[in-house]
Parts: sequence; C-alpha cells; structure tokens
Amino acid sequence: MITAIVRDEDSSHLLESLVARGFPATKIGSTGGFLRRGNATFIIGVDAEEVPAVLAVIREVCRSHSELIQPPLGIEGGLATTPIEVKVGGAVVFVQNVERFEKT
Ligand code: 2BA
Repeated sequence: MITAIVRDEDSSHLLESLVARGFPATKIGSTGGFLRRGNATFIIGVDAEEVPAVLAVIREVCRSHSELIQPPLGIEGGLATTPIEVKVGGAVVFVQNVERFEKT
C-alpha cells in the first residue's frame, strides 16, 4: 500500500493519471503540519510488482521546486520577518506491506 502526500495543486492531475493507468486510488484532503496548507493524501492499494509504476506516475505528476515562505507562527523563529526556503511539490511517499486485504 502506498500512502502519498502531495500538493493540492497536483492532486486532481495525479488522481486522473492513476485512474487512467488502472491504479485504484483514494484521495483524502489533509493539512501539512508545518506550512498548515491544504494538501492531499492518496491511498493506493496495488500488487507489489506495480509499486514502481505507481511511483513513476507520482514522480511524473508531482514535480518539486523551492519557494520562499514566511515561517508559520508558532514555529521557532516564526515571528522573524526573514523568509525561509522550503521545498514544495514533489511527494512524500510511504510504501507498506499489507497483511490482509478484504472487500466485503
Ligand atoms: P508540511 O508539514 O506543511 O511541510 C511542507 C514543507 O515544509 C516540507 O515539504 C518541507 O520542505 C518543509 N518543512 C517541513 N518541516 C520543516 C521544518 N521544521 N523546518 C523547515 N522546513 C520544513 P515535504 O517534506 O515535501 O513535506 C510535504 C508534506 O508531507 C508535509 O507538509 C506533511 O504534510 C507531509 N509529511 C512530510 N513528512 C512527513 C512524515 N514523515 N510523516 C507524515 N507526513 C509527512
């Protein structure tokens, strides 16, 4: 099972691309703890041999770039006016083995 956290802006395109290639996916609205921005979390359940193909789709759709942001309040240094550079886009991906899968 693949859990992927992606930018809101990439999420519709990613959902379409996965479904178009026949990979089942569920998109859940989520919020990043650091930037407190909306992002999207995907749950994708596939056979182990399909994992590389799914990761290729995620890489293709979710490209990363750097952005200067004002640090959020509550984060150390959050009251400072100096923007910090963070990487946005791309995807944070967890791949886990599933012990059992049932559809009832
Ligand atoms: P956020 O927590 O809002 O983080 C957005 C981006 O801000 C991060 O991108 C990273 O570049 C930067 N960042 C995060 N914490 C930071 C800090 N303490 N100081 C400076 N910069 C910091 P990504 O690493 O690509 O993460 C994108 C989103 O993926 C995160 O949004 C969070 O929702 C999720 N995420 C990342 N790592 C995770 C993990 N280990 N477990 C669960 N969710 C995770």
